[in-house]
Amino acid sequence: MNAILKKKFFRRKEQAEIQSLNQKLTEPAFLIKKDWVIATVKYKLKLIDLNLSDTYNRKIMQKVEYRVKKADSIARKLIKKGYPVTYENAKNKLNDIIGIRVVCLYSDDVYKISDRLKLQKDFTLIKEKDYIKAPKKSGYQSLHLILDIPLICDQTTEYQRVEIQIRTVAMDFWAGVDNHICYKKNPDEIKKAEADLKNYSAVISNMDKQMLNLRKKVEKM
Ligand code: 0O2
Repeated sequence: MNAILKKKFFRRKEQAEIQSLNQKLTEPAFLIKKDWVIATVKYKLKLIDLNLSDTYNRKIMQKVEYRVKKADSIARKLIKKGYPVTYENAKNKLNDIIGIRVVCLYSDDVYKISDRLKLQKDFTLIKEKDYIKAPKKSGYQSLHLILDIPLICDQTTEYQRVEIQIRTVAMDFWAGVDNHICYKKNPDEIKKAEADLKNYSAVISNMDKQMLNLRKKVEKM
């Protein structure tokens, strides 16, 4: 979103709150925790990928990426949920200030990765959202795990929440196009595209099933 649109969306008071939120997100105290948590999850995913790829004799994770939610996006989400725009609310009310995405080829791999993440003794599972078994109204498909990751220093343990989205390449393709065309856009302007995208979500889901069946057939040969 460009600066002019941001000004239109947010009132003056909210713009000041976003600035102070942004300051918090760029302070060393947050940056160190963010780097720590992302590194911890990334190394854990690397190990899981190594084990799974070894077991199934093919590369399981195709892509791992992360993002830290920007201050204006945090503010927008807090306002939508009815909370004042503060760093404390961002920390306590939102699950996805830090988001990690894992992309794989086949839909059964999504659950293999998720099962392994849920096994980790040091990660606490807060919530699981299976938008593959029950896609969102938009057609969005993905498996989300909300986890608390420990940061241990001296005698204290602090926890940082992360959202891990696990999905197939096809689901990722759909979500990317949806992000570009529909998600968070004015509903009146994108009605037709929304309906088309919802249909394509079913196409993607069907394609995922066919690819999985094909892989299983080849594995039996
Ligand atoms: P962005 O751009 O990733 O920052 P909760 O408090 O957990 O119940 P939340 O976080 O709204 O509420 O839950 P939800 O609906 O599971 O959404 C979490 C994230 O999933 C979103 O974060 C998106 O990344 C993704 N997502 C959910 N629905 C859609 C969709 O219809 N299309 C696309 N493309 N992505 C979706 P953000 O913060 O909304 O967005």
